[in-house]
Amino acid sequence: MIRSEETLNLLLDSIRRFVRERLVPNEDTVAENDQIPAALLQEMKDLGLFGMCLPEEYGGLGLTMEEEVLAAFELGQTSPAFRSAIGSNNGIGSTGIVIDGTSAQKEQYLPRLASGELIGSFCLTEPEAGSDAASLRTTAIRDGDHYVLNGTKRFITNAPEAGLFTVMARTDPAGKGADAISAFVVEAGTPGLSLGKIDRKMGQKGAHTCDVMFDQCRVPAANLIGEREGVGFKTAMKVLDKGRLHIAAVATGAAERMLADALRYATERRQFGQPIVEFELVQAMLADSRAEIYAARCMIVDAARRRDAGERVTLEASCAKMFATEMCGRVADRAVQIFGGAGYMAEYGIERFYRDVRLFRIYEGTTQIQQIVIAREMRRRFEG
Ligand code: COS
Repeated sequence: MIRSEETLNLLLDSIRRFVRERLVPNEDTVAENDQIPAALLQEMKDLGLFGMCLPEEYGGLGLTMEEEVLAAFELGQTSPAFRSAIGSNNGIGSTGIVIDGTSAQKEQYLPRLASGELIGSFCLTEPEAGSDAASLRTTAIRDGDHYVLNGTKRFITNAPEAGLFTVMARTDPAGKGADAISAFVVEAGTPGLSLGKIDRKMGQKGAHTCDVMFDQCRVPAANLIGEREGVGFKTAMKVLDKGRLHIAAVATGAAERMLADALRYATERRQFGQPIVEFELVQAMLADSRAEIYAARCMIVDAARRRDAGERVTLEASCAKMFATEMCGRVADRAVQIFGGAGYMAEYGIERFYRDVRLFRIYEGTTQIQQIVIAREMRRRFEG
């Protein structure tokens, strides 16, 4: 749903300009230093990018899902590290509070997440619980008006910068299933919470992940999301339904960028006496990419509209995430191919995208997990 075409177009124009004028010129520096300059982060805060999807009553822009994916198509057109910096505040680091939190929790945390003063993160994955998220082992045992958390979370995006962690933990350690899991918000600096060293990754330099450890970490009972035990896994799954649509849109934006770069290169690069774009085998790679990007955009916008209309979009979000991220991988591969030898060289930038976008097919649920979710939802709908 688009609330006002005019307001949205102003926002999309300013994002487009910011991406082109401020972010694209800084891509190499961020990759080299593994750090987004503080001044750029401040500009992102000033533009309201940290709170785009948070409700207006808490200081956000209150974007609908359709508006959010249109913004993500634009933000995706530069290094994914930039999107990652604002991604958790707008998505997995705040959605749990937005959809299932109490009013007090929303008032306490959402305004500071919206302004970017507080960075949020989402702690689901563990060393022994990745795709099988319901098997997580971190415990949260009630002790008076606190819960005591113990366990380790792994590969947590933005954890090194985070001021707030949404943590899924088992409140009934004897219960093996998803219904023994609860979700908490834990503030950085809480005694017993510590961080591992920053992970060395294949790509997405400038976006940081690390382990988050809880050792007898006492968290006020008031920080149990929604003040309800046993529904934390469902909260996490609902958070991911939305997150997966967002990632699909970011991946599509990245594919747009790589295709634009490949088209420009194919037009400028001459071989056998003519620009290589004259060759039909190159044209085939460009055309396949264009058609697949178009398909992904249509799918994502449709799923976003359905979510805005109040439909459960678990199936559509997984279809979009699977299709768009796999498509992005194919476009990355073709873009490197069109660049030829230059595609393998760091100075042309396309090999950086090739490495950066590889993560899209893995995080927020691998392609194989999306297939499982899609097939299960098909059966659920068939069986009624
Ligand atoms: N929305 C609301 N509720 C949901 C839901 C959703 N999208 N998905 C599952 N649930 C509910 C189920 O209905 C079930 O509740 P009931 O017992 O009341 O029916 C409960 O949650 C448990 O679900 P399920 O039985 O499907 O859990 P499984 O352990 O079998 O597996 C998968 C669920 C595999 C889909 C899940 O573990 C998953 O998504 N794994 C990938 C995790 C991931 O994406 N990690 C990335 C790291 S986060 S960046």
